[in-house]
Amino acid sequence: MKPDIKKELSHRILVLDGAMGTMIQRYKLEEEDYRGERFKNIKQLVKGNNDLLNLTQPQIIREIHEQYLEAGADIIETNTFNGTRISQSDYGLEEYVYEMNLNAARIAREAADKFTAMNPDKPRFVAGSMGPTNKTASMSPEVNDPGFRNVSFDELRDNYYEQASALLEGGADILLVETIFDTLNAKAALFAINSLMKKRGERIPVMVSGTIADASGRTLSGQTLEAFFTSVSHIDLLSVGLNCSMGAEQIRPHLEELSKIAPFPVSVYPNAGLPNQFGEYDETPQEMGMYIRDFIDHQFVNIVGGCCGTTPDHIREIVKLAEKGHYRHIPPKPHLTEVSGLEPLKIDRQKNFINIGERTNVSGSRKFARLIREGKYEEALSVAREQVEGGAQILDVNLDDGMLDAEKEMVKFLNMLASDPEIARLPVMIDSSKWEVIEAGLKCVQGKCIVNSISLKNGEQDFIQKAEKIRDYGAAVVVMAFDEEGQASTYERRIQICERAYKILTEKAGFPPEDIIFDPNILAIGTGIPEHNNYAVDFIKATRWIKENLPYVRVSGGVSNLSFSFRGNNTVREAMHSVFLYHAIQAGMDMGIVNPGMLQIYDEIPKDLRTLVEDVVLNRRKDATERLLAYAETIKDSGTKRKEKEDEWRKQPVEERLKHALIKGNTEYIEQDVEEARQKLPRALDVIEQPLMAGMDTVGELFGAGKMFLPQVVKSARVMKKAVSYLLPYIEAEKQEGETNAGKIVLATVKGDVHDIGKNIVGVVLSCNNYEVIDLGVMVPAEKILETVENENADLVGLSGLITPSLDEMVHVAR
Ligand code: THG
Repeated sequence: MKPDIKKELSHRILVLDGAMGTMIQRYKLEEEDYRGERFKNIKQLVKGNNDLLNLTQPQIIREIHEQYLEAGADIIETNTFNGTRISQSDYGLEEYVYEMNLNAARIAREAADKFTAMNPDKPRFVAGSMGPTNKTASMSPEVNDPGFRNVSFDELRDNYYEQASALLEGGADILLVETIFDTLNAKAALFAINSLMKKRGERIPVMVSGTIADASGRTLSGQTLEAFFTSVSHIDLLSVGLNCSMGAEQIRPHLEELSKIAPFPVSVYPNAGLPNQFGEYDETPQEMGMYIRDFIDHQFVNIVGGCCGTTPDHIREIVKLAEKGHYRHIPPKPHLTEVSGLEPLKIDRQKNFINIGERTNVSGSRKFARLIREGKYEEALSVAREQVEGGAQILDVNLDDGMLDAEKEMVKFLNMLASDPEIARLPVMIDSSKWEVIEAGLKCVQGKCIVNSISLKNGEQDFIQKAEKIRDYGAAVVVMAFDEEGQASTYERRIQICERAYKILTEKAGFPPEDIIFDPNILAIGTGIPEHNNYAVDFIKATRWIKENLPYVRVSGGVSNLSFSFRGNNTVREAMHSVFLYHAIQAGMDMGIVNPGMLQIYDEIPKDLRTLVEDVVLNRRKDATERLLAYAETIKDSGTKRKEKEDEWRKQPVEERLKHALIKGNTEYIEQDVEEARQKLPRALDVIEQPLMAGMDTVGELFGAGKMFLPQVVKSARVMKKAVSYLLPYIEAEKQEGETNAGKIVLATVKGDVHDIGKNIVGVVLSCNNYEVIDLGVMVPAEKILETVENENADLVGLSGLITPSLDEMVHVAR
């Protein structure tokens, strides 16, 4: 019987072998050795093409494997890091790729079997190594053309499929997608492996190992570790981990983070330290062993080994540690909806309602449509940027238009989006009614996307097929409440369709419930047609039912649909959206497609308008629509009137104006108002401590009561920041000369968090009281904080943060 690696992993730490390259170097092979007899006469130089040695020097590869097995490695990696057509094209050896992989797997298989036979209690495994290739699917190699790519998802997928097939045919037990620097490449590999599993009718254990490129803690293509993990966790992985990078010491914080979140076994195989000036690695087995011991003692790992620069002696040392150490306990898979762009986004209504920007939609924005039609992609990108700045946390992208080649435009625009890190932070919602467009989009994005949408309108078969594909691409999905009979517009039909879709997805398509987002249809109300009057009420009721009866799913909707009949009257539309969201969120709505810059604050809607709108949304009186229409008439076409009303607040006292600006996130007059307040008050600091803080208190209260959304709070913070930085020079100048230094404080917003208003205020107040403040900014890792405290010999440390996990991070730093 074949030994079961999962079983082995359930009770001990497994050791992966060390570097192949380092060992090959020891043989000092020359061009003719690489060529061997068989490739004596080829044109290209092949020295350094290690994968070719599987064909020309198999005995050397076998010897290296045996040295690692002899040292005690449980898993050996095939010598196939560059075994793809893409990589071998550098040597013109594409046609030998299959054979290289096949041979490599056979060599490793024989070596492993030999050692298993010697000691069946310690079974040895072969992992087929699948490197990242030397091309990247998420970034443009051309500076002037950010939308350009020199490798496609399909090409990568086909390359990996060939490699994986050969590795399995040659006897690999495991496939190891490693040294991932671009998650889109890795997703193509996983897609290929998945197709291969389906074709072979078997499950193949898959290991995934990423690499952190620099001190930013991100992959080369810009994803944070958690975003990377989120993007590959759709596969039931044998393990997820990190390799290569800058040695064990530098990997530690990332490994710790990964081991906290991953519901899979965790692997790590670092380099033997950093390369010296000659590009050699000189961390000794004992030195490296110290770090590995620390990983094991903290139960961070299940699989451990070595990457560049490691040798059988390193592995021997690691084996000793692994035998004594305790393996990491694997946390259960949480049913949490999480998507990603360059950064992760948890969709958890307990924390926050999620705004999905609606404007990057050719049928939702005339401006965006025009820019795309005219091929002005850079400008079209600015529409996305405005959505982000306005507080969008996901971007809905829709290019469906009769006049456009939607598939081509989707690819182009998504590639453009990926080039702007401020925008690419966000996860993408790929919105199209054409399946080809959705699929083309899924092939462009390294993060975990949301597909918008599928439904039962073409029957179960089609629905299941699409759901399975979406799963293979690793995306979440919006399911519209449609079926063979059409759109659900009553409460009963809405819940009946959603329940049916839930059953099919979770029971027949193997779709994880947390990746299902139901959209129970937000339809236009206030249309004058009595049948429409209860649409919003029914949506809200259906939302409540779905959240109570369909475990782990999320609910979303296109909010601006609601007010279509009041087009042209943004005051009324905004009020309708706010009132609707106020009630829908209470019923459990998690997210919505909105124009984030245009969300009114519930409490700020004029009382009379709010009542009229509430009557319509909640269908409270027969004449509700007429009454709202009549009111709308009075403010219709009143661009000027509205402006007047908007400017009303300018007439209030300065304290009120500052408060208003903070709540509204309006920076237009902030400096002028702050200056006025400064002249009124004795000290510049008083402006912060009195009117500005009072304004922030109100923001806090509104936020706490669910009457402001986080993006609105973020806008408030920007206003606060601007006000504070205006005041800073004055505060500095008011400082008393010759006052003694009260102490030195290091301030930082902890890693994982970007909130810094509190910190900035504390910083200002302390520096006004003669403290020397060293402000490290936001997202600061524990290491950096400790290092600064030590180097600066600080007296105090102040940690800042807003979101819940920051507490844990603070505990971590404190510890
Ligand atoms: N559910 C899901 N997806 C959706 C919708 C939904 N996607 C599209 C749509 N509905 C949500 N998006 C929008 C985007 C814009 C508008 C409405 C819905 C909108 N636009 C202005 C208008 O038409 O008046 C255009 C203004 C302008 O051109 O500037 O209202 O329900 N899953």
